[in-house]
Amino acid sequence: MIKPFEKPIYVTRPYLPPLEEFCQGLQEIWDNRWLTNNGPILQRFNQELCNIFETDNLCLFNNGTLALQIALQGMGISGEVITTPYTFVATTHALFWNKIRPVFVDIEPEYYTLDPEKVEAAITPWTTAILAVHVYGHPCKLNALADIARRHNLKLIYDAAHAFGVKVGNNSIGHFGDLSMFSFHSTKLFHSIEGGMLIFREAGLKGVFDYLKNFGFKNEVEVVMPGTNAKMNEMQALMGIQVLKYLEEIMQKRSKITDLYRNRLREVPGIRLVPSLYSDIKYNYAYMPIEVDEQEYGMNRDTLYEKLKEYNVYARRYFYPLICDYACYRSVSVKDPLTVARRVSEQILTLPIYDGLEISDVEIICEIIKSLFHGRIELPRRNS
Ligand code: T4K
Repeated sequence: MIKPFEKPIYVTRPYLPPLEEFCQGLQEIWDNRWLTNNGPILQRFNQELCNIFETDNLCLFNNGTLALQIALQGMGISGEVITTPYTFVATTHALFWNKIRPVFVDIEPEYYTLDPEKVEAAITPWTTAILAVHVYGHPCKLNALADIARRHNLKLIYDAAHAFGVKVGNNSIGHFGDLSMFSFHSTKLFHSIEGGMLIFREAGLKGVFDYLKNFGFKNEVEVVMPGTNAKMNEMQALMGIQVLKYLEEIMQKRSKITDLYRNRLREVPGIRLVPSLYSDIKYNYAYMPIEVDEQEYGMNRDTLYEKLKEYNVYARRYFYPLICDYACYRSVSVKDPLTVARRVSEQILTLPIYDGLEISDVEIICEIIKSLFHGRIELPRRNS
């Protein structure tokens, strides 16, 4: 009988750099006595990211949600925006805070990103933009969306919260569309405790975003727009700089975990894995989603989710419910039946994946999932 894990296995854990390295960085902050408002460490972090992404059209924020809100406001997006209901709620909140009406359309069944055909069918005279999400770090249908945006003169905005480190050919995923937002939240494979970043095509937006994140101040006596406070601070920037050094290592470890899950779960009837990504995509292994088919597996997703908890494994149902089913968005009329999004949202389970998750633990999680197939094993009793 498989025993429950002694300590909880969460869906993710933040990567932490060696403590001595972080303490050295803290010493610098103490010496500078500069904590926020465009401090020297923030500027260094900003420059490192500009070098990596080979652009100056980049702006840092205290979190991804405010970054996206500011992006929409700074770009003057209004009216209706076509978007996905299969995402974290912040994607839609950013529209709502800008008084923009979300138009939810369906996703495609392989990688769960916006279905371009559905996008095109939903365009009205009020549509101003498409807000697509590289969900789990899977690139959207980039060419098809770009083509639709160009033909209909729409802005193309990507919520790339999950996609730091993803490349398509030699290009970072941040270079597609008019703008991309990345989240540096602690639960992301790359993080700065909390944080967000915008990368954008139009150089003129940089000044606007800089104003909007700092109360609209141009100088000590001039406020040129009603901005907010969305500045990244020195502690966040320090964490970002230090985690960045380990990014490749982190992705390699996650890649091994992903391979193991895929190898072990491939044969389990009723467990669907995402198809391998196209060979020109460098993936970041941000999430480990599986779909659970109740008929074939003999247990539905929610039961598996609960059973895993009995083993001290805390998988998550990212993304359930759909955004349009949350109480605060139920009044938004949805014309698309969202057939795929509804099915996926009912069947999806994201399994634990993080740097520091032992390979032997992944093997046990797979064993548990295999054994639960059609109730093949006796369930464990938790030590009280
Ligand atoms: N767009 C998309 C597509 C997003 O996914 C997100 C955020 C955003 C926009 C907004 O970006 P930010 O404003 O957040 O930068 C988490 C994150 O809070 C959220 O950032 C993320 N998406 C979302 C997918 O996941 P929760 O409510 O599920 O997090 P929580 O606190 O339950 O953490 C999950 C697990 O991680 C815990 O069970 C344990 C572990 N954990 C968590 C934290 C914070 C740790 O071990 N240590 C920690 O410090 O939302």
